[in-house]
Amino acid sequence: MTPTEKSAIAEKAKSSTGAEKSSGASHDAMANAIRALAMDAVQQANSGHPGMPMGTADIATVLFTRFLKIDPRKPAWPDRDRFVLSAGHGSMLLYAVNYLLGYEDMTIEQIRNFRQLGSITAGHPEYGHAEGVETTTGPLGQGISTAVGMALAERLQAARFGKEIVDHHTYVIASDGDLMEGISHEAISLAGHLKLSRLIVLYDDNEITIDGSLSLSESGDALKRFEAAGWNASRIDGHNPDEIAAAIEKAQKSDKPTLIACRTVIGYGSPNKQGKSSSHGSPLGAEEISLARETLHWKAEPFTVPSETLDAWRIAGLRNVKARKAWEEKLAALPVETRTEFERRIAGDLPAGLGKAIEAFKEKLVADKPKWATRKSSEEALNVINAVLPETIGGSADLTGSNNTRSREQKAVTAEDFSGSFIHYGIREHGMAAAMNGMALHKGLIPYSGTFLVFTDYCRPAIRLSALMGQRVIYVMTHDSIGLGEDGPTHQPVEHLASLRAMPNVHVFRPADAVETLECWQLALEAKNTPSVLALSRQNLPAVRTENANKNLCARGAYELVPASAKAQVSLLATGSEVEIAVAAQQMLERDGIPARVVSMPCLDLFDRQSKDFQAGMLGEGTVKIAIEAGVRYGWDRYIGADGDFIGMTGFGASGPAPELYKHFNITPEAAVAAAKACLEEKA
Ligand SMILES: Cc1ncc(C[n+]2csc(CCOP(=O)(O)OP(=O)(O)O)c2C)c(N)n1
Repeated sequence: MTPTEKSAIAEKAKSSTGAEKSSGASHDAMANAIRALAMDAVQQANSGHPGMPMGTADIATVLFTRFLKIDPRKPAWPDRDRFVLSAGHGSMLLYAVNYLLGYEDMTIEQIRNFRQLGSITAGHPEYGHAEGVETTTGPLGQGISTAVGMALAERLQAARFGKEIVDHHTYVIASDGDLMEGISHEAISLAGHLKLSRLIVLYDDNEITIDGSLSLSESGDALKRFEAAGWNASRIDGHNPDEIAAAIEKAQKSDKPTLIACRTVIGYGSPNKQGKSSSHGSPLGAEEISLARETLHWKAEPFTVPSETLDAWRIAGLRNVKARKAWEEKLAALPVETRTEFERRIAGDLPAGLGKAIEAFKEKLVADKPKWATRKSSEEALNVINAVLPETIGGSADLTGSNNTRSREQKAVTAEDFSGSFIHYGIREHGMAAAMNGMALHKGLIPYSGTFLVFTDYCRPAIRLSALMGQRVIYVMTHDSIGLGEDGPTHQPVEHLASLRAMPNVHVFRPADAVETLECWQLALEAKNTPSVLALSRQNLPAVRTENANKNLCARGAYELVPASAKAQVSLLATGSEVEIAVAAQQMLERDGIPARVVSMPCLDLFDRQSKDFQAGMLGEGTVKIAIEAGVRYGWDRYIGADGDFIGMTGFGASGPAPELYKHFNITPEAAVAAAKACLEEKA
């Protein structure tokens, strides 16, 4: 599209205020209801973003009243279309629409209480607060990338249960900011590659960001970018309902994902602020709101929608009741096993056979005592888990052979065949993590995938959303320390365990051997509302769990692996690959007549949740505590106390063979013994 054509659309958009028909059940009246609620709620809260909902009201009206397959009275209907408001700052758009459609929880009181503590109308849409909010958005780029995971989940589920039961679209409204964020590149190229044709992105192409005109910071062509990634892309007038509807209809028939760039005017209807960044993120002001009311011919009082307009919306909200009931009948008509299996997976419950399979494998591991790297132990655990858990969807960001995330029977997912359960995400860690959020939110699947632990930094904003939303996403993060060796400090995590542990509602597991790895996998799968990070070694490790305890010893985060021969003077606290060092140090101390014990601490997050008594007893009251972990000390002092010490990293690693690095950085049994003796002396 030439600049002249572009500006013609913009001019048309500006001149056709659509205000003439602002009464009753016309499109304009219905769209203006969104605009008025957005203006009023932001004004009342004295904070928020009116420009985006006012600019996209026409798009949302067409989408929600004519296309979106949802039933507000059954918000969790599994075959509903998913809608993601990627531009989460425009949250009032979604709240207004959900009120107008008749979601029971979205009352006018909630709209009045926009952005207030305890209301479901949070500043940015938060998953789990209001019905019809499919994901938390606000960090730009996350929504569109999460939606890719939802669209992928739809294809995966359809391949498993058939299109009679799984047949829906994923719609997104995204803004300039969403498309500028780097993660969008990863997400759109993955969606294009997998030909996720049921993904339809409506781009709020208003050429305005906070700083002003988009041209201050962008000269690219979004349409060409999407086309190059294998999408359809077109530009329409985002204030023309016919053009919007025609574009969506076309997109629904496409065999590729679709971008519809909707040229809009931010703050549409506000005579002095429309088209300007001043309408983006602050209340319009009482005077401007009354001028906007005049421009839009909107006569109703604040927070009031004329009954004819509200009725038209409510009727639109009832559009899919029949379709939903028909779907329920189809589900009921399925063979009972298929139906209960579908329902089990949607509910996220684990099958009864899983526990038994894990127990049986644990017995074998205890007997065999394999000296595997924990990444290899994880692969072996997955061979057992995936055989009894058909809902797992594995993957790797191009490190399949290193992360060991592909189990024996797993077939790769392709654009032509979604029956597989392993995804080659490519080198797209951030997009991968967001897509996993989308799959978990969609329900029916348990996503897990791998990269190197050091690259959790590349996934971090999406991991944070997994945690905030309480989603069971499992991050298999291998090469978890200087133990990876020669690749050097760029690849050797040192601060990552501490920083991930600092994030609320994430379980960071660092198992020491094959048995612990299996137990940590079990805990990750059982944590329905918490994401997990499995930090796994590249290097081989000896078996430390050589007896079957007949219970999951990792479940409380820490357990005594080796007791002292007499009243312990020293407690050696260690995780993962350093448990081996702790065990060697314990033997040396005992030989020197110093009774010592080893506590393996595979999950500090779980340990912190235990009773004070359990924690104190486990850490060893009255003993000198020496913690050993090939990472930074940060976070360990709360266990070590005043008279203990830490053996670990104090800076970045180095390139070299792993055994030499451990010596070089003084992470050795000898160092632990020396530290313990020094502490004992000081204490005496
Ligand atoms: C990752 C991220 N960075 C920055 C922000 C802060 N922010 C909110 S909206 C926005 C950009 C606004 O421009 P656009 O996306 O075009 O939205 P519009 O102004 O059209 O509503 C920014 C920088 C954010 N929400 N997320």
